[in-house]
Amino acid sequence: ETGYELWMRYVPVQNQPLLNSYRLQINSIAVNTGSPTLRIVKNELISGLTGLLGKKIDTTGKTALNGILSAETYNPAGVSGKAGLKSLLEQTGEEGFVIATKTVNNKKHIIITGNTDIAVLYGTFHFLRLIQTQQNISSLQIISTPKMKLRMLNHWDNLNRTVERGYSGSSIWNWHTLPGYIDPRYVDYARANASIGINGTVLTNVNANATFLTPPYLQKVKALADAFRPYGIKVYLTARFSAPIEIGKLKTADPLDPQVQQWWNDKISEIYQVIPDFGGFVVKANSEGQPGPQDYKRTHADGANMLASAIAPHKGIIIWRAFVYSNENPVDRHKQAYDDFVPLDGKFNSNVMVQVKNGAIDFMPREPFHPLFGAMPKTPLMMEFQVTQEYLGQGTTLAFLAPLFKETLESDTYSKGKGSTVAKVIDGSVDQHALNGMAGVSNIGSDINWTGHPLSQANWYALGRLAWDHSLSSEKIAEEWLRMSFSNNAAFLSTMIPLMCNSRETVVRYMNPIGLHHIMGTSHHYGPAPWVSNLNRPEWNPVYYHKADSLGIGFDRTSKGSNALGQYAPEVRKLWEDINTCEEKNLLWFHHVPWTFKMKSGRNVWEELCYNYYTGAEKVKQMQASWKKMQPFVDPQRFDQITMLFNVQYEEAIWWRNACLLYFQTFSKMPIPSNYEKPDRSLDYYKSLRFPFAPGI
Ligand code: BDP
Repeated sequence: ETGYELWMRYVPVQNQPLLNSYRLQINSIAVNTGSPTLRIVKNELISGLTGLLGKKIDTTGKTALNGILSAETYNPAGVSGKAGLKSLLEQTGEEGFVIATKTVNNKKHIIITGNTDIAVLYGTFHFLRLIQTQQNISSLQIISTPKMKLRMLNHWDNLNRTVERGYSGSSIWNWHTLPGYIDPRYVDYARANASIGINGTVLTNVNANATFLTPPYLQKVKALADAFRPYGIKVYLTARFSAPIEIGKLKTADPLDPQVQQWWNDKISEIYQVIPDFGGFVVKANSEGQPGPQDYKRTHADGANMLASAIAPHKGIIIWRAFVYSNENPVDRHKQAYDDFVPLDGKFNSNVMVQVKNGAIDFMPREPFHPLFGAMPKTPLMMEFQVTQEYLGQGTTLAFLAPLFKETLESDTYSKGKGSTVAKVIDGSVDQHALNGMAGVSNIGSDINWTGHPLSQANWYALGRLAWDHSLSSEKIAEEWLRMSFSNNAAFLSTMIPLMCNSRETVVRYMNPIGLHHIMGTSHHYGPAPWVSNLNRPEWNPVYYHKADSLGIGFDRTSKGSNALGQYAPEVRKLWEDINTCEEKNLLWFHHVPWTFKMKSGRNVWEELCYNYYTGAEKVKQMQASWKKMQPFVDPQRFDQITMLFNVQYEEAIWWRNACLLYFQTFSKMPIPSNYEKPDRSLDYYKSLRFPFAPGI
């Protein structure tokens, strides 16, 4: 298998008694095909059930027997009405669904219903998932409503089809052949997203190109929007702030200039004429050299509101990114987004969301939650996770990210007292925001299996599932995905669920243990380079982040240092400020710690680093060994690919371990404990490595 089918392989149910019982319970399906979305529902049920049940599916909905599967948008005169499901549907909004077993006209029905066609599609995928994962369907009473309104992928895809931080081929958007040619892959993409509840896609890179806003490109975007619409997916674009100058021939992009405002009004009207349900813009402004309102001494709110006013009549939204760091040399880059944005709380128009990365630095293997969460109660904040593994081993590493996402979502901001978790801030429940959502920077590309590393498909899956329901556990998500993507075999699952769920922690151990961060290679971020100190801006250099010296290691962000901790609620600040209560996993993130400091394990900091780097590499070896035993459960093609990638990952773990320890040892001056094998290469060797082949930006 190539992996192209993702988690929708629909292979026959292997468990014979279960298969027999499913066959008895589904004798016929009844779907009214009055809309493109309902036609998709019907086709999905036919192809899914034909594959899973290994029988031809009767689609008349008429059977002398029990066992009718009906999928319909709520209809008082239909089975959903007759079964009395109206009251349940009062709780499910526009996208939630109900799946219920009911007797109607003396026959047993399974009814999939919702208030809209798209809700029925979501329910259909959920129902198929029940069979794919071998659940009991004999007496169903499921109500499921998404916890977030916007569930989005952000593609960092460029006009020339390169993907910034992409490790799975080129962009799947073929701008050259659009709009005339609709690659079937666009439809498969939409279907995969709908299967996990994703309802928005930002097609273009945050480092934006104004060309996308020109008429020929809007036609191409329209073609994609048309392909995605029946799957409930809205299209968004990134807006380059200086577009009025670049494609509008104006002299300025000042958001308070009436001509600029008029230009955006006109441009936005033009977009809505072409794409009536266009979602809106994502904007990266005054960050890493991108143009923005501060170029004209205006604030982020001035910039966002100018676009928000222009798009409001069309019901669009502006998602303004908080990933900013200014051109002046900062004391601590960690503090900049908060300093720029908190004073603007309450100043954004009601159709603006501020999109915040999970942490304040940049998608590190482990990062404490961003201090903006909970600090802007008047502004809806959208979560930005990174699904592509820019800093977690890129295309060769297994790092199942649900535990990373969950760690942030479950962190308590204390903004409205205990229990004000990040999840509840972003789902709008803490501050009552109707506009709420979660985005992930996509890991999808033109590779046959979509994500490069076959196991990275699980991260796309996890993003969607958590945006729908952030209370799902990592184990549950891993289990669902493994059952559907590989096998329902118990021995397979009992090895693979923990293997997946521990994989990110393993990466943390051999890359960035106990709070180290941003010590990756310059620009491409591939591999270790903690020694780099010669880049133009201090905060581009790894030495800025680890601050190793003869006394110790780590970034002092307490009140004695940069005081980034001052940006958190008192409860959080207190916990992390005290070196004795700060969790050890975040120790070097917040403290500069003497090499001799005793950890809970009894080891000193140097020994703890050695322990983590060696254990991390060792754990990759264990994953390799466990994976070998999975051969009976996996098709040869995917088995071999993953085996080879684990081999690469092991070599990279050794490289990380040796390079980092040899380098930090030049400060600690302590030996690597004698029970560990010594690095077989010198620090100079690791420093000399160059990676012209590493995918860049
Ligand atoms: C960093 C990436 C860079 C992105 C930037 C962003 O290295 O390529 O443009 O984030 O999110 O993680 O804007």
